[in-house]
Amino acid sequence: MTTANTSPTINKTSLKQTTCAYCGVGCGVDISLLNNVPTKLEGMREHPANFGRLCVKGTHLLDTTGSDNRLTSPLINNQAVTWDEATDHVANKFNDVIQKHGPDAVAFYVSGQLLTEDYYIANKLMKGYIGSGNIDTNSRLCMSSAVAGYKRAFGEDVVPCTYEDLEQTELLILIGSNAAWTHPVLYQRMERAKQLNPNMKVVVIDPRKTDTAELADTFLNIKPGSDAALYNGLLNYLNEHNHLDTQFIAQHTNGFESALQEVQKWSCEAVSDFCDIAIDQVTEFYALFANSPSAISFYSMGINQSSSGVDKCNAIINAHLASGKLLKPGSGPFSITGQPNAMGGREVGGLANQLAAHLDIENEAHQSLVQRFWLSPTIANKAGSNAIDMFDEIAAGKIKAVWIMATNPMVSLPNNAAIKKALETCELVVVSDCIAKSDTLKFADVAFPSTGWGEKNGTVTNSERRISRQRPLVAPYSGAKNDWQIMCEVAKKMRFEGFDFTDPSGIFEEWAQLTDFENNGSRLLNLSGLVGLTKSQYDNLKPIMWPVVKNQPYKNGQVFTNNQFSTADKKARFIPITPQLPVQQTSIDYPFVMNSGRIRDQWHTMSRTGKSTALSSHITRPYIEINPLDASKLAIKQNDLISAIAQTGQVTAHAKVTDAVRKGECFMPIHWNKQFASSATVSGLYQSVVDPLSGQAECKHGAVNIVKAPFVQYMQLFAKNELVINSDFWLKVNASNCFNYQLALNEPQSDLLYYCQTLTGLQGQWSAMNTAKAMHVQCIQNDQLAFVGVISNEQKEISLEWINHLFAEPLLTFTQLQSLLYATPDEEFTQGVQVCSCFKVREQPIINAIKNGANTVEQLGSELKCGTNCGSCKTQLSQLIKQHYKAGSSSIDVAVVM
Ligand SMILES: Nc1nc2c(c(=O)[nH]1)N[C@H]1C(S)=C(S)[C@@H](COP(=O)(O)OP(=O)(O)OC[C@H]3O[C@@H](n4cnc5c(=O)[nH]c(N)nc54)[C@H](O)[C@@H]3O)O[C@H]1N2
Ligand SMILES: Nc1nc2c(c(=O)[nH]1)N[C@H]1C(S)=C(S)[C@@H](COP(=O)(O)OP(=O)(O)OC[C@H]3O[C@@H](n4cnc5c(=O)[nH]c(N)nc54)[C@H](O)[C@@H]3O)O[C@H]1N2
Ligand code: SF4
Ligand SMILES: [Mo]
Repeated sequence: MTTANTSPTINKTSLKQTTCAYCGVGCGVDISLLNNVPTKLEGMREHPANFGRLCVKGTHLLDTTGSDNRLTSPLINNQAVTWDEATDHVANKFNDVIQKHGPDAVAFYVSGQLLTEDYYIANKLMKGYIGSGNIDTNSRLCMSSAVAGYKRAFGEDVVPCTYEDLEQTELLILIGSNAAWTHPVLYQRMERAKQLNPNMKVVVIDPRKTDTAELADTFLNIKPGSDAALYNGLLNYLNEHNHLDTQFIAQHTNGFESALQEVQKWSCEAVSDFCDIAIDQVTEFYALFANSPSAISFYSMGINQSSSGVDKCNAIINAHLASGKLLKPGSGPFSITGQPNAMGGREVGGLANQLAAHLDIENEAHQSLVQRFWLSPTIANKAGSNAIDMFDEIAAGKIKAVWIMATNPMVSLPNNAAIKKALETCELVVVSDCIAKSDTLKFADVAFPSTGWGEKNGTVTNSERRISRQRPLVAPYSGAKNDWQIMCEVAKKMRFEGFDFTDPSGIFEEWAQLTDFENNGSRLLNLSGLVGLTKSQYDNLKPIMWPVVKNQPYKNGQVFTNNQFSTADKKARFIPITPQLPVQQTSIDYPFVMNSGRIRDQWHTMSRTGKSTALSSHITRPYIEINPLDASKLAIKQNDLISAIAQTGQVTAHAKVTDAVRKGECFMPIHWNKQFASSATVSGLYQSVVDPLSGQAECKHGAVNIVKAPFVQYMQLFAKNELVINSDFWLKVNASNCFNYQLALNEPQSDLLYYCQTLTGLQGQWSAMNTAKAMHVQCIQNDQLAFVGVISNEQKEISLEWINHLFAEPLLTFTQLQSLLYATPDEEFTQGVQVCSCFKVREQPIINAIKNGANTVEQLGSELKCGTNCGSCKTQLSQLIKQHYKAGSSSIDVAVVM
């Protein structure tokens, strides 16, 4: 008897632990693999950032991996070439430019989405070998004001809080943060802490009423840009009402008197006036802070992205120093990082004005230290150009070769018309990305395919200084290489020594040694306890908070012990702050303030989250929020297409009329770009105005005019293949079985059947029908749906999920064909927008359950399961309860969605 061909395949299961690809919370993720294929993803229970929780983006990480939109080889001028050819080309061209024009004629623009090992190599190559400071990171747009604020106050860029503080505090102030959507796992920890401690108070400070405000006992709906005055007023109040920690001020700080002098004019009345909130709200907030035994100010982009962001950070830090509310459990000024490894970049020197390991670029002793450690031929001795200046210098022809890694500046930098010009002018644009198409890749002379999350191997540091491993789950995508490998290959071809790494563990070892080199306690950033790890110890490294000091494990994670700061005299510094107005002010021509930010289920320029149907179903299209009073003045109705016009550019999107924004102010999400929409890149509306100290761009406060867009014809098209659309306005959504386009035209098309046939080029059974309000066109190929179009002179909304599901049907029934022609979806798809992305629970059943008496999020969860997995939709559920729950009522509305 032979068994060779009949033995059953033995399925091999395994578990891998890694870190989420997205935000700075840095959640641990458990991945189950079956025969080396990732099949299941869960939050890592033992990871101190999330203890098993994940938000909706983390939950859907596996939807974003795979072969869709990837490059399989490097490209030179859009032609596939070998790795050898591409790295030769880049190395030669960089050497040429350096030889002819000097090291400052080349630049790297990198990202907080690189791993520490990648970042370390980029910095070493530019600052130690090319010899220029011209390496900057997209963290310039994100964290640079916070970095400068901490350095001014504490002498070192060190975050003095941890996530546990958020759970221990009696007063949590969220200022300029929409954590419910942007740091959802931390937000859930805050929510739970508040449930456990009924004394805990939450204050949310934002010009926009966000989901985060749901948690607030007090919501301060301040005028945008007025935060420094609010905190100056707080310092004044603490002084006037004897709430200063005089002992702390005397023993551990400098500069109190001059800071105090500056705040004396900020009475509660003056603050109320300047911030445009009621005086009672001001005094209530100040009294709360003064009397609370502990307080955290949790701040993010609403503070940092400002032309006076550093001052705002220091106004916040001043109030904590004056009241001694820091370096104690539940207290401190807590800047939260955005990207997964923004903190790692701050450590290794990703910003053009840093050297590495918290050493200063313009300090000769520090230059010598780093050069001696690297044994490098040269060392940068002055700050390089920061992100905004870098692109100006490219446009001016000063920088002739730029290498962009893991960031999409055509979408994320302000005034993208200027960025476009710069990239068009530049002699050599190299772009490393893990996708094949982006607005920036369009300008690449050389494109390098990088590995993406799930393939990469290295470390990241989260917002509380905790280092975690990102581990590879699968082999690199065919043709892709790790960013550090690509740079090392180019560096070696540029004839530099010091880049012979074969594994990220070797890079980490060198990096850890650098933090220890001649440190002697002078820098808190110290990883000496991680020096000498074997490869296997590195591979199995558990999440660990720095500092990690050799032979002193009791010091792990401890900063500023005994209130000793990193300044020469060990004292923290008060900084006198004069509040400034935003530079981009409104005018008669541009009367609206344009605010911008994030939505719950998309990540930045959507290169990865845009691949997930589940994540694209929460909010399917870009929008501009506008206050009902302004909308009615401009005769704008809900969902009308409107344009926001600025001096630098224009966008067009659907109007969301809502009193979440104040009168005279608008808000638009940052995510959509030319890959998904004709004109929805909000960064195009901002001028390149930056904070003079940090170089961070003022991209929360632009000035725009709002007008109704004069379209005369609207089309909603669904096609099995991607289409090339050139209409005046278009939007694209990638669904799992089809591509969905929304078009709007200034000149109407008349022969609509012909229009659809030529647009798609499809051969099949075409049919068209005119209803009273629209023309319906469809094409069937081999009994399967190939195209659906609904064209009308007013906007129609047809359920994408319904049509998407029909595209998967192998054989369409007569009833389905009829329902298609009349655009009458099956009942399942008429239930409103998807609220819970995990269990696909739509709005209407939730409203029905609320009207039937479910008046808590928990009750909704037990009836419909919504909110019971990642919890990201819980704030939205509680808003629906507020809107629809009336005690004693139990009437059910019938959904009406076309
Ligand atoms: N879902 C999702 N999560 C993310 C990201 C993502 O793309 N998607 N990106 C990550 C990254 S890199 C970052 S940096 C973080 C950002 O995280 P957040 O900073 O929380 O996000 P934003 O939406 O940019 O802005 C926060 C808030 O600042 C408010 N704001 C605007 N102007 C002012 C002002 O003058 N004063 C005050 N007090 N508030 C103001 C805005 O109205 C907004 O609600 O999110 C991270 N998390
Ligand atoms: N108006 C306005 N503008 C803003 C902001 C705002 O609030 N308002 N926020 C700013 C902030 S805080 C940020 S952080 C930026 C974010 O802006 P960007 O950094 O431009 O946005 P991403 O889409 O994250 O770009 C990352 C790119 O790197 C690729 N990528 C991902 N992982 C890897 C990898 O491992 N290797 C390589 N080589 N490529 C990879 C992705 O596919 C993507 O194309 O936007 C900034 N711009
Ligand atoms: S909060 Fe969400 S996006 Fe951020 S790290 Fe955790 S799972 Fe990832
Ligand atoms: Mo960011």
